[in-house]
Amino acid sequence: MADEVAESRKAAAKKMEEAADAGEPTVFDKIVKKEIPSNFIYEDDDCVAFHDLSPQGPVHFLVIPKDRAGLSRLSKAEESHKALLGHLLYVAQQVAKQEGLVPGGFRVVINDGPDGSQSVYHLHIHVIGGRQNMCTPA
Ligand code: DGP
Repeated sequence: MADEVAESRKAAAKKMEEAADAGEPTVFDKIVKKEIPSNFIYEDDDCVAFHDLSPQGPVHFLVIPKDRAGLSRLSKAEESHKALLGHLLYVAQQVAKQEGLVPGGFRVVINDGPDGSQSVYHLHIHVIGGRQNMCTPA
């Protein structure tokens, strides 16, 4: 039974990944285009940040590229994505400061694929903070 559930989750994740890679809009594409409402706490030419719908801590926001550019998941990264990946990480810590998470600190998580519990196939960085000893990854 547990195996069947795991297999069906994997199959669903594979479908979502294939759809994203085929250019179908993800929920985050819709957020970027403002087709789904969300309050951006940061925006520049390449990325936006907004609070997670299911926060895993007092502060939990996501940093996502506006244009996925093939990055449905981190493990799809190529040489050409290096600058964007660096930029996203830089913005993550900038917004963490803006949200009052420094000097206390914060957790940065990127889920990759079904075994990494990824649910949205549009690369995103979770930034979680606001209390001590948060050991549960998103
Ligand atoms: P992951 O499991 O790493 O793929 O996390 C996806 C996260 O995206 C999850 O924590 C919930 C969040 N999320 C999904 N849909 C929405 C949405 O419509 N709005 C917001 N703000 N967050 C969302």
